[in-house]
Amino acid sequence: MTRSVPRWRYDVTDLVRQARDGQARAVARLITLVESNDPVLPRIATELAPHTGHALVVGLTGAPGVGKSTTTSELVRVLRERGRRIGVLAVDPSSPFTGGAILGDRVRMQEHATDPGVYIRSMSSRGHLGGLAAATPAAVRVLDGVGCDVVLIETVGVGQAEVEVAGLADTTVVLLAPGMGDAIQAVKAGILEIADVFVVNKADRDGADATVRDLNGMIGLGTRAPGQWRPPVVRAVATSGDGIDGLVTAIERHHDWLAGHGELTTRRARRAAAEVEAIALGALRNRISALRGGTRLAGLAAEVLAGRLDPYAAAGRLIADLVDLADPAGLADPADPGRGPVGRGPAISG
Ligand SMILES: Nc1nc2c(ncn2[C@@H]2O[C@H](COP(=O)(O)OP(=O)(O)O)[C@@H](O)[C@H]2O)c(=O)[nH]1
Ligand SMILES: [Mg+2]
Repeated sequence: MTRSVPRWRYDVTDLVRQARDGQARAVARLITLVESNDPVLPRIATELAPHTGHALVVGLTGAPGVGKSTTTSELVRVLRERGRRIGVLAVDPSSPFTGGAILGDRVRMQEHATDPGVYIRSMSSRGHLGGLAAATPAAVRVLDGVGCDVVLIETVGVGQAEVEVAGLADTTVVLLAPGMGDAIQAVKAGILEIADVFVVNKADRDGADATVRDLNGMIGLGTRAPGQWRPPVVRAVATSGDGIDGLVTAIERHHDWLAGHGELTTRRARRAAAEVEAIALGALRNRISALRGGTRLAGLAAEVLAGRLDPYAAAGRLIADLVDLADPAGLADPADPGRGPVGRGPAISG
């Protein structure tokens, strides 16, 4: 199969340069391409690769209404005052929605909308190859690669998916508020394990002291080897900005600790592994669906149903079909068919 060099091959180079030059529209376009799982993604990733690894990635998670968006917006303000370029991603693992739905209605976020040093995006995972597990790191990669110093990821909703997304960050900030989703609930949700920094937000409300106390008690119960990081508890009133400087300090301390203990590399390697795995699994799933014009899986299922094949044997045949293909993962660079991005030899045609 021969293909002419697609026009986007040039366009992507241009787009990445514009984005790196700080053109917000080019950054937005790149993230849109990530969201829509565009076929040019591998090329974008190739172009960005030499420029990545600089950004500090901070995940913010917590129950709806706890103040994540308000806190994120205040973090942006403080970090902008320090001259940093910031990327913000609001991610919803559960419900598909169109861009802008989460942050667009946040008046406080809007005040950053015209600042050329801030990129703000809502993201859904709908239709993305590999789901959110691939889409989020890919978007982080874009923001990192175009020159953001800090990338803030706000995850929406409560559940395993958001815990996972937050866990992709260098530093995970877990927000709680008095009177809602107290410390005990956080433990139940498995959130205590992923938190590097706790924020007790809405400290202007009754019960903040009790929440801080409970939380510190809970943190103290955890077994921790000497020299291990102990998550600090920061009190904040995000609506007034109180405590946000302290939160920035806590995040910076955690970053220093990570870097000083080799943990930054460990976490980033884990993130990269999760990203690669998600891309590979997504690609495999797509190829399985596409086998024999989309009929292979249904055909095998019919065989299983009729008792002519057991599911293991059927799965074996699917895998055998896949490895027969020239490019099982479907990731080879279409502009350069001889060189798959995974560095295999020339593709076998047939
Ligand atoms: N009293 C008080 N309200 C707050 C505080 N932080 C946020 N809020 C309010 O809580 C509501 C939810 O905040 P939001 O940032 O959207 O929460 P999210 O769902 O976690 O992103 C909004 O009405 C905020 O104005 C705070 O520190 N104190
Ligand atoms: Mg929010």
